[in-house]
Amino acid sequence: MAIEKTFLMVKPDGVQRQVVGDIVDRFERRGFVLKGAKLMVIPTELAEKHYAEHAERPFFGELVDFITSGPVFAMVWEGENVIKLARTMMGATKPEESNPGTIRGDYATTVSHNIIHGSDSLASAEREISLFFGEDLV
Ligand code: RTP
Ligand code: MG
Repeated sequence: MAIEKTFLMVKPDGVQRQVVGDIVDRFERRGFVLKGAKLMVIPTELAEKHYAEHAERPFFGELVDFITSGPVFAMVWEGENVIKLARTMMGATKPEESNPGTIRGDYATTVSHNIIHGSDSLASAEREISLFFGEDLV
């Protein structure tokens, strides 16, 4: 299994609830390596690019409004199989499907405010790292 990088982001609800430290701790304890991180408010244009795959969905406006509503904590993590393992650690998108012990299963009660984003494939990871941190970190 190759060493990969993934893009993870504590969403505005997670920053507001002060779970950034817990989330960083979970990935460090699992053995992954933090390669980049920044607290930032996402400009609307970047949010629309980041979530471009959902542009035609009815919740797109709400999604962009939410992700730009306050600071997020954007991160790049490295490790073996990190893209898939981070998604497992995050838990399912919908609160009724996210298991206790996962980040969403421990903190999230609504689908729209679900604490964390993670890249869902190698192509997404490369695209998202490049969007938020530039080509050098990909
Ligand atoms: P994310 O991209 O944020 O990591 O979440 P995900 O892969 O688990 O889920 P995705 O299908 O990519 O959806 C992106 C975000 O859109 C919101 N959503 N709202 N109202 C709805 O039915 C609905 N469905 C999805 C969620 O906040 C989801 O994280
Ligand atoms: Mg997604």
